[in-house]
Amino acid sequence: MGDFKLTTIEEFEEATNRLLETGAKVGADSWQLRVKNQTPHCKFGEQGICCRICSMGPCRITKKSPRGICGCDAHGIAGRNFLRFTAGGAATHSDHGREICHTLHTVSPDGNYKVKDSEKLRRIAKEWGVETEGKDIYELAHELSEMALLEYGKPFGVQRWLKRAPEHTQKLWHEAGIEPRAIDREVSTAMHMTHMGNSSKPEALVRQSLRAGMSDGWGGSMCGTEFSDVMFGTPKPVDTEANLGVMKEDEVNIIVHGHDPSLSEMICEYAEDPEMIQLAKSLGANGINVAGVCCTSNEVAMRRGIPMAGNFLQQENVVLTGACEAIVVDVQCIFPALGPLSKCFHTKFITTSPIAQMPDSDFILFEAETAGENAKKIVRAAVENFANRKKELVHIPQLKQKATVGYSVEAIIKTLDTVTNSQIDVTGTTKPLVDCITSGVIRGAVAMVGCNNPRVRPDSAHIELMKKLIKNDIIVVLSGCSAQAAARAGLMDKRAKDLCGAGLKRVCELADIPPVLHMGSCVDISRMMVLASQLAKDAGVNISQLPLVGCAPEWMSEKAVSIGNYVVATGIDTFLGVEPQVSGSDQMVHWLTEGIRDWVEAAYTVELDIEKLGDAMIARIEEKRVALGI
Ligand code: BF8
Ligand code: SF4
Repeated sequence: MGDFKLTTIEEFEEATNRLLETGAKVGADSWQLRVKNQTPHCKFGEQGICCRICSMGPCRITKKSPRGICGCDAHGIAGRNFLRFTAGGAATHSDHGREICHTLHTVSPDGNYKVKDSEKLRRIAKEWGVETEGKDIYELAHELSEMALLEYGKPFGVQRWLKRAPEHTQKLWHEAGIEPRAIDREVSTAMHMTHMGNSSKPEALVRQSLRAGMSDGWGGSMCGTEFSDVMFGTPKPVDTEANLGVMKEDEVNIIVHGHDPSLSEMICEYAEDPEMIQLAKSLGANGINVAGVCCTSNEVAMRRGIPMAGNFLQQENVVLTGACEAIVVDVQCIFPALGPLSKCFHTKFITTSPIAQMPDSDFILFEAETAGENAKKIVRAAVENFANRKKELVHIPQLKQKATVGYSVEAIIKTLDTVTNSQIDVTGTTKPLVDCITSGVIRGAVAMVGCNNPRVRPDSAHIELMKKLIKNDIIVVLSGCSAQAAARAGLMDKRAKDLCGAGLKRVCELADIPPVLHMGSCVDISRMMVLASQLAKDAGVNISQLPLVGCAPEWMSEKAVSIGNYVVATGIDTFLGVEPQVSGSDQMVHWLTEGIRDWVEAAYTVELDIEKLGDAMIARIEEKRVALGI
């Protein structure tokens, strides 16, 4: 292994503690302090049995008061809360996807946004039955963007992307009544069903939760991923680095944070503008360094190799380095805490979207039509701020790891094909991967996704589970903050293959891949659905028969619940390390962990002990192998 070694959780924490010392000096608040103030949490909220959807309430369920004023019981309240949670997540991902479709509508050969992957655009056109012959690629892009936008509000029919799934899965969806219609409709229906005086039957609420989740994963998120690829390029393996050590003491550091690549792509472009670099140099900096936080980081890392400074619970840390000239955000997962925190330093907290407006930030509106000008203004503001840096507060933890990222489905197919096919013939199937799994060289796969959550020691569940899985010859595909945890620890360094069991190690060597594969941001979990569908078709089995499970060990957001619902609805058993807020209703727990299996051949498992969670996943994968006779 040479001098390669993983970065440990203790080293992560040491770095954070050192940064918190700087924070204490300048009177900064931190999530670590706020967690203390918020603990213990409200038990009613934790169990999902507080209802505040009408002003007769709030009503809380106890043994003595088993029903709210309207007569709703714990099951109805927990069920409604769960559906509203899902609707929030589905709306959020899908609206991101919608923004991407709007951006696609602005593409032109000499505009801010162009078509980078015309082959993918044509492929989608064919899939959607659109004539491509003799059509200009930009005309086609506009046509498809309009069709995609109609998926959000069309009066009839179900989502177009559903046809990508195996027929068996489509049939299950149809029979269960969970095929998503228009994306916005599923969110509206969810809100309607949970209004005072509508549904209080857990079965109905869970069914709509799956359907709303499906409108995200097989609707809005898929639009987001596919059309981002069309505009910014379909990711291919690229080398980058991860952790706070990617920030540079002698350069202007611009941190992009959020989710929508339309902004971060433009910031990256203008950070390379000679005029901006000249300006930076005139102020004493050696250059301009862009690094990312959260999913926007995943987007630009996958397509440009832009380094990843950190994930969700590291966002305050980038400011605490004292070396962040600007933290530029678009939407989602942005701590409002960044406002007051940035005021303790010279950092500019730049908000850009009408969707995410926060106090103590500089708002610079970013719109697709004027993206170039807007991005230049933002980069200029960051560069000029270098002069205000307080040298005595600068401390950048010297922790970073190499990472190879960029494993879109297309890239995985191409890469793994080399394992069994020496002539590097891209057959466009996942058969080589199926062969590895059938022969047992790889036992199975885990799709690990999701956030950080202070309820779990940050990143420890992600990293410990990954280590355990790869040691057991289980390949891990990752997205979101889980992917960044892996990269920061060093698990996306190809040398981490030595931590694998013999079979997976051999595959990593032959295919020249790291043992855990970065598939992108959270909207890119749609890529995982496409991969699972392709694997099932190529193996000639149902998705639920594949030795494949999903896992979100440190999840926290509404988006994560929406994701969980569509992953399960796709037939993939999903393992959670944080409890959903439904434990106050045994009926809801039953529906989510068992009942839905009758509809979609998969369900949730909740296990807060990480060791046991890992064992349970391995056991499930082995059970599936036995059932298949492999
Ligand atoms: O969409 S994994 S903390 S950054 S919600 Fe947020 Fe969770 Fe991170 Fe990306 Ni996903
Ligand atoms: Fe209470 Fe029913 Fe109103 Fe909920 S809907 S707050 S349970 S009265």
